[in-house]
Formats: sequence, structure tokens, C-alpha cells
Amino acid sequence: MKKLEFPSGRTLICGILNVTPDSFSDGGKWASPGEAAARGIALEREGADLIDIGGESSRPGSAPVSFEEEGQRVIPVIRALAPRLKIPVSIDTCKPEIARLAVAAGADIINDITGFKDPAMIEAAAASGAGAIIMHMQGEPRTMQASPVYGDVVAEVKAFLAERAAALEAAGVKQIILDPGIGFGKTLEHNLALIARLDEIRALGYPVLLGVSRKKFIETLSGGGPEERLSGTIAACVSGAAKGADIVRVHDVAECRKAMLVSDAIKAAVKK
Ligand code: 7PM
Repeated sequence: MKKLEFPSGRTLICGILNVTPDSFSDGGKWASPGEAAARGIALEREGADLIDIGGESSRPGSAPVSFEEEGQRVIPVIRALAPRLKIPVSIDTCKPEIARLAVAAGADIINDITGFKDPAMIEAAAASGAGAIIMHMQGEPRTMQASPVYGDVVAEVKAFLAERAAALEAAGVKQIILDPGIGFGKTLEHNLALIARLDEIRALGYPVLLGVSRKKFIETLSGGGPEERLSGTIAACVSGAAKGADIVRVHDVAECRKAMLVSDAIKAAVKK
């Protein structure tokens, strides 16, 4: 089991490897598990510190994917890729059976967009020794963007993550990472508040992952299709890192790595 290390002064890069046929920005590109694995190797070379593999479209408005289908997409890729990497792999799933199979195939961290609300997901992490990325989502992917409502979005997301982290710790899960779940049951204003006040979530004492890459809120602010949202993605990553994000989850690894090298250096200079 590889553990994600957090060298001080560096914002880590989590590279996205989508193996969904319908993923909005880079899905359906990989014709075979071997091709997807080759992309994963390329992401490590570009500077990724973690590779997140997902086979279930969590697109707002999307329908769920069957266990068989999801397993056929992700397991062969993890089996081909994980042994060839120095860095850890996370599996983006909310199905406990997929999580268990993925860890057996070589995944190191379970990334659950439903925030480990299912006790079987906690058990999958605890029993396997895998780490956990706990993400906050209001509602479910099919309907979550209809009319998200919060009193204080940051306080509510923080309370949810604190409660889930305590449950995972009680179960013996070793490595816990928190994620506010940008775009998952959130309006533009909610997303902006969560990034602007990310330090409040960081104050819980766990590493924080921020997933903003190519998301809809960037289009809302600056326009463009998914492939035209890199500038906005970098702006959001830099802002998030300034507020304490430990990891940014991105499609464009080489570009974001360079941006973080610059913003990390400036952050270090502020402290002196
Ligand atoms: C379509 C719409 C396809 C949205 C994919 C997505 C996150 C995640 C995703 C995140 C964590 C995407 C999302 N987003 N896991 N999985 N945090 N931990 O934009 O923000 O990649 S799927």
C-alpha cells in the first residue's frame, strides 16, 4: 500500500484518469485498459503525485452505472497501471464492491463522492488498509444541481466532513483526506464561498483536496467549453492553494504543476 506523503510547502497534484465512455471533458478517449494505463504513466511523468481513476460518471444529471460495467472499466486499468507507478492511485467510486476489488487490484486510496455515508464503504477502507477521500455532496448526482440550499454552506460542509472523518477514524482508517465537493449540489456562490473559506475546512486538521478542474462554475464565470477552462482552473487552484488546499485534482497535470510551483514559492515567501 503506497501512502500519500505531504512534503511541506508543496501543493500536490492529483491527476484525473477518467475511464467513463461519457465523461464530459476527456471520456471515451482510451480504447483499451493498456491505453488508459499509458495515460496514467504519462500523468506521473507530467508531475502527478496521485492518480484518481474513475469509471462512474458523477456528472450532474447523470444516471448511475451498474457494478459490472464500472468494474469492467476500472479494474483492468488499475491492475495494469498501479504496479508501474511510484505514486499512489485512488479509485473514484461509491460502490463498496468496486472499492474492495480496486484495492485488491492495487489502488491505495478510496475516493467516495458520497462521503462514506454507506457503512460498507467505511468497512472497505478499514479492512483493506486503504486511505479515504471524503467528499461532500448535497443530494445525488441526478438531481443535486436542481436547487441546492444551505444556511452557511461552509459551516454545513465542514460539520459533515468532521462527522464523517470521526466515523472513519473510529473504524481505523489510516489516511483521511477531506474535500468540499465543488459543483456537487452547489450554486456558483456556494462554490466560491467554499474556495474562499477553504482555510475553515483545513482547520479540522486533515489534508484537504480541492476539485475544480474544468468545472461548470468556471464556464459560468469565464465561458468556454471544458477544454477552454484551463486558465480558470488554474486561477481556482491558486486561490484554493492560498487558502490551504493540500492537493488539487486536475485534468491538466503539467500546466497545473507549473502553476503550483510558482504559487507555492510565493506562499513560502509570505511566511518569511
Ligand atoms: C462529469 C461531471 C464528469 C463531473 C465528472 C465530473 C470530484 C471527484 C469528480 C471532486 C473528488 C469531475 C467530476 N469530481 N472526486 N470526482 N472531488 N474527491 O469534474 O471534486 O471530475 S467527477
